[in-house]
Amino acid sequence: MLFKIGRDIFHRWEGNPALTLADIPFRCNTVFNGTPVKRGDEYLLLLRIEGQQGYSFFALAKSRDGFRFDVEEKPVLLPARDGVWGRYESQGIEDPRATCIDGTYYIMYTATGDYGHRIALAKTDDFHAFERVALISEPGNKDGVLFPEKINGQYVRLDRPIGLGTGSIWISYSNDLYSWGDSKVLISPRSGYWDSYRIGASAPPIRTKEGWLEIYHGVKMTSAGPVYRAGTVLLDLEAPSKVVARCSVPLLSPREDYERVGDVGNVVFACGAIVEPTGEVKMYYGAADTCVCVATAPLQEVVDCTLNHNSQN
Ligand code: BMA
Repeated sequence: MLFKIGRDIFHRWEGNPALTLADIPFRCNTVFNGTPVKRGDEYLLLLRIEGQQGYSFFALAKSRDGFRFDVEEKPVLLPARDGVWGRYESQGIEDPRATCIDGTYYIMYTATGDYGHRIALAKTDDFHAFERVALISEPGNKDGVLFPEKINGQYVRLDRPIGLGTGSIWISYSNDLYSWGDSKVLISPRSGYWDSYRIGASAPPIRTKEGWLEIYHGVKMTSAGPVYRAGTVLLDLEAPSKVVARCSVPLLSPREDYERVGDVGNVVFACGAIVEPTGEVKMYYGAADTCVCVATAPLQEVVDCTLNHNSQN
């Protein structure tokens, strides 16, 4: 018997993968983990490209419908090669996450260097000229995402200090985006679940009436290696260090060949989402560290699923 039930809450765009190596107008190794913004009628996707040298940098793609993108001729942000930033970006810049606050786009990304991974913050108005703001963590931290508004007068971010080796999602606060503190653990890997090995924030949080919706990635370790899936947690709107609900099941799991096979197989890894006026969420994710894909779901369905399958073990 053929079962037609959808296996995931998110529905893959039938044109996936949206971007592959064939769409990049210069030589490189892979394209993946892009972060989206919508400006008027235009969609921008800041892409992570891994060059043939082996390190990553960012390029820009544009679209009118959020699905079909054209990639610009030249990269828009390369790793710094001198000064303080050069020291900490010597192995590349990775996994950008864009958040718009008061008309300025802030990009949290991973600066990768000889000392490890640090969270870096840059800002831009046009996605061509970027100003590096600050390195905002010590090594051993990545997956930084900035909330899209101040909460009780403070900027808020999620991140993933690796701690004892597994890594939990933490929350921190700042008055000025430079100095961060009041850090608390938010959620940890759940033994026996799809996110039992490692977790990290994926998309900048989305405001809903039920709370801040965070799409995060969870990893299960298997005898064949890690499997990266996307899941959700809802955080209190006024006190985001309080978890309202954490979905027991993932909302997207690697199943298609382009998610199963690539430089790193069995990976779906979101770096952002757009909520349309219709209530549809478009989630942008890297698949198998080798291409960029889009999946959609009604926002309310994602929230309801998180509330109805709450398990905070
Ligand atoms: C994570 C990050 C991502 C990558 C994923 C799967 O740790 O490095 O950039 O997509 O692993 O390899």
